[in-house]
Amino acid sequence: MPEFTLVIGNKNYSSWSLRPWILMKRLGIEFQEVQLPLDTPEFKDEVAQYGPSGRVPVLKHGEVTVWDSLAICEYLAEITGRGWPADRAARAVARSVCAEMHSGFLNMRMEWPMNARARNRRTPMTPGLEADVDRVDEIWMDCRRRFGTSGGPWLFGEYGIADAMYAPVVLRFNTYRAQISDTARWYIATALEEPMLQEWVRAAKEEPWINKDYEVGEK
Ligand SMILES: N[C@@H](CCC(=O)N[C@@H](CS)C(=O)NCC(=O)O)C(=O)O
Repeated sequence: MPEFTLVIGNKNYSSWSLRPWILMKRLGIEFQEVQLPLDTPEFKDEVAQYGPSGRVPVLKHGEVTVWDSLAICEYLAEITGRGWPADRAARAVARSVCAEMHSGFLNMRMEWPMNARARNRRTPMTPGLEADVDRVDEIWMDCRRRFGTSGGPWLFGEYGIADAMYAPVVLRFNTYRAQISDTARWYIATALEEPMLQEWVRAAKEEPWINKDYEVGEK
């Protein structure tokens, strides 16, 4: 029995769940996965058995409960000593871009909900959405240029929390076909080929649940 349990929502729609899930897979941490489909009458009662916020993801580790995607990633980084860049200056930037993702990009969240299995969706480009897409592009270019030049294809070279935090954006950009720089396109192509993200998307495609609120954009 693995010592960790990760409680997640739908793989197709739950962007917050994807972050710790993919980080744990990438770090090679074994865990039991509990899936609670979102937007069901039972969801609130079920999730209350695991954590206090009424939301997923939740990590259980012995007596410890952690109930926010970034807090879970931080907790796992403390346990494993991995996930953040070793260099302090790089780590400060990695934390900044993760915090920016965690607390911002509201237009993108609302207008381009994560829909892992959907392709070629088109929505009107509002100024707010365009600004969010441009800012992500700028972040990825800046991280790759300053920190990604050695040691691997990820934002800070080696795969880390920043890549996990931006994995849902990779799927959004793939679904809604964002207009982005060559660097960002290259980063997305790399991330989409990554086996763990592929495993997540494969599972999303097999899920039976359809939530109209997340099914946006013309095909
Ligand atoms: N800040 C939280 C947000 C978690 C969150 O909003 N989760 C959504 C699913 S993606 C949820 O549980 N929604 C259910 C609800 O609000 O009823 C985190 O980073 O984990």
